[in-house]
Amino acid sequence: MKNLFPLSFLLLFSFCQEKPAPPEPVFPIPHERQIAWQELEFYGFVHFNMNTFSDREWGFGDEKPEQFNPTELDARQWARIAKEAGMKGLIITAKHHDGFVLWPSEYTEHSVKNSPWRDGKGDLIQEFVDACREYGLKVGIYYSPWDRNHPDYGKPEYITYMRNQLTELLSNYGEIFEVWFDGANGGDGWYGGANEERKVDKLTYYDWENTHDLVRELQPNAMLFSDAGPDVRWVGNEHGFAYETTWSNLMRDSVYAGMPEFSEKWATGQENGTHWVPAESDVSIRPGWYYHRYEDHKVKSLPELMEIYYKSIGRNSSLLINFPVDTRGLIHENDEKAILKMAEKIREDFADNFVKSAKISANTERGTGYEAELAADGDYETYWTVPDGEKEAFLVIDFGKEVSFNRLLLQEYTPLGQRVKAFTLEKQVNGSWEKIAAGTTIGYKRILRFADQTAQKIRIMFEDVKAIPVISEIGVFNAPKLLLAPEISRDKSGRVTLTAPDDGLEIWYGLDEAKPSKRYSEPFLVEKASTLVVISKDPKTGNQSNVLRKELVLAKEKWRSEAERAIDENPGTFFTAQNNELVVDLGEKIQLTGFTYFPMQARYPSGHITRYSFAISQDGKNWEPISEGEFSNVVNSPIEQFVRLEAVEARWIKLKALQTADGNAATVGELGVLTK
Ligand code: FUL
Repeated sequence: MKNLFPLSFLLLFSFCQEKPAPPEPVFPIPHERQIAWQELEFYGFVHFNMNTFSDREWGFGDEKPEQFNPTELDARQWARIAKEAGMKGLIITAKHHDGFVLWPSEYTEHSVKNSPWRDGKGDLIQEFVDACREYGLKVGIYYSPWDRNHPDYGKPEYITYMRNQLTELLSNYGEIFEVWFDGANGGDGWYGGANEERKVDKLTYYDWENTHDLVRELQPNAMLFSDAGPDVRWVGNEHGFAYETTWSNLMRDSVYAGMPEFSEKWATGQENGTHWVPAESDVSIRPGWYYHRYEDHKVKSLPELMEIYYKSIGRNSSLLINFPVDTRGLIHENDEKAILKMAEKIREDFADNFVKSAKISANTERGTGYEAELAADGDYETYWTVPDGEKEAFLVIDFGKEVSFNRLLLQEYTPLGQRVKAFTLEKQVNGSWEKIAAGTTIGYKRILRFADQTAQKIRIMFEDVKAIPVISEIGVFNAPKLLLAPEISRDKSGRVTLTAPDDGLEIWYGLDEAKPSKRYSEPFLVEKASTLVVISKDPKTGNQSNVLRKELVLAKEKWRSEAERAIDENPGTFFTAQNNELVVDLGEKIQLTGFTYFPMQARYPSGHITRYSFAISQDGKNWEPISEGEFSNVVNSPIEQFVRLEAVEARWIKLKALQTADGNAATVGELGVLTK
């Protein structure tokens, strides 16, 4: 008896300590391959193929293999940049809509094997795979089902061709993590010389079921991407933005690749979706997916890239950022700079998780093995949850002292399904709780951004759930300010608006002076041509951004012209001059010292003026030409052009295109004049 007591006590103790059963999953739940893929979060796209050389976005299919000729191709450069950017993999356009293939396929002559590159002996997929493996990156393949080159496209024979090529790609290059099937399908094309329109029934033509089976057989761990999944779905736009409410659940059987209403109806996923098909946000670092020299100045800015990060990875989606590799076969310097800045900013924003050293508790815990601390242990596999049927669930985090923060990160344990429908974040102020921010879905990862807060204690309330919440990880961070110069915009009347790149920053400006000495509080009027200098400043640290200097032209309030879109102070709109002339009545006589021409900025530009003449008039009838010249690099670099002249009095001005780059009618994004 004496000896039994400690034993029974121990048994009882261990019984009490036993880990209760985990919560029942809420279906649908992810497959193992989806769980592994979710952890990647961030990977890159490489759009490099025939379009790079034909300077197109969608080649027609009549291009010649000889056109494909990169001079300095280095896939290791791509992999190095992706790795340094924090990406976990790269996906390459093995075949785009024009049908040209980057490997020596046995099934077509429209291939690198007939190009001058590496004397026709090159295999770009192999070089790409080798580079990715060297840098520890996963390898993905983009394969366009639509093929504007192939004579059989539209017939059953083409499906055999497509499967043969997929078999080559998925058998000969080792492990592939994602196979990307584009939804852009069918239309006009070369089709082996037929030059016609071919429509296919997107639902049935590709016999996706068997095509998917083939991929599964050859690459069981690969994620299959298309609008409809089956493993990962398109986010429904090409801006890189998921939604405030983004479910990984999708009514998959109602969706197919290329369906017209996909974006509007299905892209957010559905609370009661039948299958786990998480979202992937794809976006190019430039306007185009393929390289065009004229977009060298249009690489996304750091604020734009961070917006993408928070609206994709921060909204339960993976992020796929595209590099339009250039004609040399390299990621352009501007793109490299931009992506590395983004990577640095992501590291800074999430450098220090205050929850790690905080005390975390909950209103209730399910028992041993489900404690609140497990939501702050940095291990996704462990989680906090509550007893079944529990109506209220919240976590309290006590930092032990006042801290400042502006980001909240939450992760659900998705192997048990996506559960949370609404949550709030509160801080304790004088003993009572004050709401700071709120969100809807969480999923694999959710990040909320809000204005700087200071508190010792915060509370996260799970307000609405499909079933008891299961929370893997929480993070609270203080992202440093995005200390870039403010954005400048101006309307026709000359009213200048300055916008800071981040919350809580001061803006300072100055006119025609070297230093920004005035604090900006509201839009102000600048009617004359002047030089504006602006900075952003963090009042907490005193740190300042770089100084941005912008030359403002004369305000256009009094101007009259048929070419309204060329004088609306919005270079995003443009005027097409059918007779290659643009005339403006300035409304009063001015002392003109030059003029500016902002070329059209649209995605597919036309009519860029390469040679001009500029004339003035006092009455709108008799014209005096005062300048003639060229805008030399305007096609490749369509930035604002400044032409400075001897001071002259003028009431009317006329810009005449003597030549346009493509021979089309001249276009003007914006016309301006400089004065003394
Ligand atoms: C789209 C394609 O049409 C674009 O050219 C690009 O490849 C993009 C990623 O997908 O559907």
